Amino acid sequence: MNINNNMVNLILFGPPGSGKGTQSANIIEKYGLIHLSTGDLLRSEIGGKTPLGLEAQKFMDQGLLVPDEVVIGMISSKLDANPEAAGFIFDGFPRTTAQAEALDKLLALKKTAIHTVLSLEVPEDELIRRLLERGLTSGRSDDASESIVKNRIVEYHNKTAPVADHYAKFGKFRKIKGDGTVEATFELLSKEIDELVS
Ligand code: B4P
Repeated sequence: MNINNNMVNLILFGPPGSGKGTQSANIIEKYGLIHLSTGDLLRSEIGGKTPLGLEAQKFMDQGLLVPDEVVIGMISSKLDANPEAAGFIFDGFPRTTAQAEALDKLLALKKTAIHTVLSLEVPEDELIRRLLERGLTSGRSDDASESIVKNRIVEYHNKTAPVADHYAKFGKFRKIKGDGTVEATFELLSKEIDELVS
């Protein structure tokens, strides 16, 4: 892969339950990118009962986004910790326009940039079905009830959806049909990534 100063940086975008985490696992295996999931990083801080985790939990339990400065700080440290990366797949980040602007600046300092945003498009009733189904076994407080899941979707529409415009104005935004099987969605994503890196 040879884009942007030898790095390829992708954002996997989409509403809660659209399959960002699921597909990231497939993408890192096939393309060797470093996976940066703010959801996973926050859950690890919560598991370790760190001050950051305890602060984040108050928001996540209600289906709200964690404050920008908390997640931007986490991502900044992870970028610094991986100076030799071939590229990154950002999963669940950025989720606000302020986070997108901060990410652009952090990458510019490393003389690179976001190449493309791949957006998983899934109807709302399917998102709710998937998250409530995961909630039956995941133990995740943010999947625990329909009202919390719906809060997350409202947060997405209010705060995260505008991130699409931030990247679309630079021609970096691609929609991918995400309501098929995991395998069918991965095939569509792979086709898109193969075209980007060829
Ligand atoms: P995340 O951990 O990012 O996760 P997510 O939005 O719940 O889900 P994702 O889209 O990754 O779906 P998944 O593959 O797991 O966020 C959790 C919370 O952390 C946020 O609500 C927020 O509070 C906080 N947070 C994280 N990042 C933040 C940020 N940058 N700023 C502020 N706050 C932040 O799939 C969901 C389910 O669907 C799984 O059970 C999966 O098996 C199933 N599934 C996936 N693909 C499927 C398919 N094709 N068909 C059927 N089922 C499928």
